[in-house]
Amino acid sequence: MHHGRTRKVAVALSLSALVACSHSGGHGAAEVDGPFRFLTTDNLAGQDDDPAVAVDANGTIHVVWFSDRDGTKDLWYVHSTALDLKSAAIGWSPPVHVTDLDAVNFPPPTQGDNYPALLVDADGSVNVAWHRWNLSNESHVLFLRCDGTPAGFAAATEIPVTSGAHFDRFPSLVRYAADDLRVYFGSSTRGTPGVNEIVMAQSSDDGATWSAPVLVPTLNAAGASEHSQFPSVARLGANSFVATLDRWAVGAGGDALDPTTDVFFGTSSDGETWTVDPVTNDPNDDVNDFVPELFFDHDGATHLAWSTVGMGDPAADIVEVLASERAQYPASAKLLSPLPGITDHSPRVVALTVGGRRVYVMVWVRIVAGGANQVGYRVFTRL
Ligand SMILES: [Ca+2]
Ligand SMILES: [Ca+2]
Ligand SMILES: [Ca+2]
Repeated sequence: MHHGRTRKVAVALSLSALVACSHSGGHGAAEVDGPFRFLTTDNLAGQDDDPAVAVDANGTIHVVWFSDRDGTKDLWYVHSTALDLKSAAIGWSPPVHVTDLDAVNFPPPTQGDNYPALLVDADGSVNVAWHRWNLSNESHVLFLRCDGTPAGFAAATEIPVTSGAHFDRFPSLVRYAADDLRVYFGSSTRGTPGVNEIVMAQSSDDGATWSAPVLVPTLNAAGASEHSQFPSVARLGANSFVATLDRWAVGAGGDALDPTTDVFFGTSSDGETWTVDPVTNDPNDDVNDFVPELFFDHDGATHLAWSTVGMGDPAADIVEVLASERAQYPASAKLLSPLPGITDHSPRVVALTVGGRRVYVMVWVRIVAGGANQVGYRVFTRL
């Protein structure tokens, strides 16, 4: 026993030394493979969920998410103050309210603010879009813009993007041009009633006013034969746009958690007309593929990340795949931070350079003891 254990340790050590040598890049620095760390620790028995992440021109990481830490589901904001590669730890600013609802009109856990999208402009302006579920069982998309300071958030005006008897959810915020800001989202009331379909609202005055939302037919399943939801859209250049979304069966009872969910990827040359193909396609259509998101590596290549029960853990792990290798999924997929028996979901990955090192930061949600969704992050150098 003792002998065997010693040999095992020796093999493990030499393997990790090999990994460190073969992938350390030109600077001789060790790979960073940091642990899961909580974004905040003052609501660990509550719900912190739906993180949105952006990196600004200075390399500062911005995070907006919802938390019920003060008794209602509000949006909160932090930004990074330091990133230490040795400990793979990030220092964060104190959390500040982005929104602050009252418990009478927005009783948790159903009513409240959800699923922020975050866009930081070149001048540092922070743009947030999200959806708010009210007591009339309507859900509306809202928008705000500020300078990212606590005083800026406190003074920011919440601008309705949608209103009325609608159920609009899961926005994605994209700047197409200086005078062209768009919000894509899914709605179950704007196309075929009861079917989630993707719509777009547009602002030509930097978010002050928004056009009436219109369906984006080429992002939706023909004939509303499936739900289409969780759109995420990015502009790569004047003639290059990418998108990801989730689809699931009409008539299924599970809403976005339905086991028929699958991830799709879309491309477009004008950001209006899309070509969409499936990334996941499990033969029995019973593998949850949940909340896909785009991210971009240091060379600008498009990747997809989402949560799946199809890679060995029925509690779900996060996978990522290069968009260009999506046809080879699942062979082309990699697991990010797998942990058997623990549910991880809603990954957001950003690529940044710290002290000359190319690093990734993934911010995501881990369901911890008691069923609490908690936002955490990890710093690493290899996908
Ligand atoms: Ca499916
Ligand atoms: Ca699936
Ligand atoms: Ca897991």
